[in-house]
Amino acid sequence: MTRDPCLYCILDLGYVQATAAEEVTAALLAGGADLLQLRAKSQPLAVIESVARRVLPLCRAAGVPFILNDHPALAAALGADGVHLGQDDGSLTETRALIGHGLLVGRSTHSLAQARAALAEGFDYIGFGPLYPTPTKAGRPAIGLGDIAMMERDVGAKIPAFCIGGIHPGNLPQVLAAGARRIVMVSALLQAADIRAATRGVATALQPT
Ligand code: 3NM
Repeated sequence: MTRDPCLYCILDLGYVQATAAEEVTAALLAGGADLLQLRAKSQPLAVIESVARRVLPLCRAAGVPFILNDHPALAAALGADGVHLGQDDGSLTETRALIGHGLLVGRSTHSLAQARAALAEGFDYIGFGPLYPTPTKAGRPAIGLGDIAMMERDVGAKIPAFCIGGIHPGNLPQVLAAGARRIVMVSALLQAADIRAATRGVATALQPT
């Protein structure tokens, strides 16, 4: 990662039609996304690959790392900058055995203990949440804001740690006041009337003063 990443955006095909992938990616990048992930939970691998091949050059041109959710082998084959793994997606050692050491590998964490474990295991960054209930990851219990400060002290000071889950421009001030420095925002940006302007507003709010 070339600059201190604060805003991690996700092109989630649960919200965006594959045909709109480039337009939406361009808006997220123009708005100030520092990282961009392609997330496509229920899509065939061929669709994921085709979308990835179309948006990767946009990320490259913007100097923004392109991360694929799941599918480490595909991420490596595509020349993605990283892959994002959930708690049940295998160990870092297994993933490194498959893809080598050239890609960033991130981990979703859902508690302080999992965040500390991901740091100890050697992941390059973590997600930490969901802070609030979210339809984007329905059924996962919210963890609230109470552990953010300690997570930032113990983990976020060493690797980038992105708070995630149910964050929108209206509750962003509370999330930042709780100690968050980096966030992921998905549905609030993808469903905005003007994705670029919404992203720009959040990116600006995240700049250290
Ligand atoms: N992972 P929204 S929460 C993809 O806690 C994802 O690991 C989460 O989307 C986690 O900004 C989440 O729409 C959904 O709530 C984030």
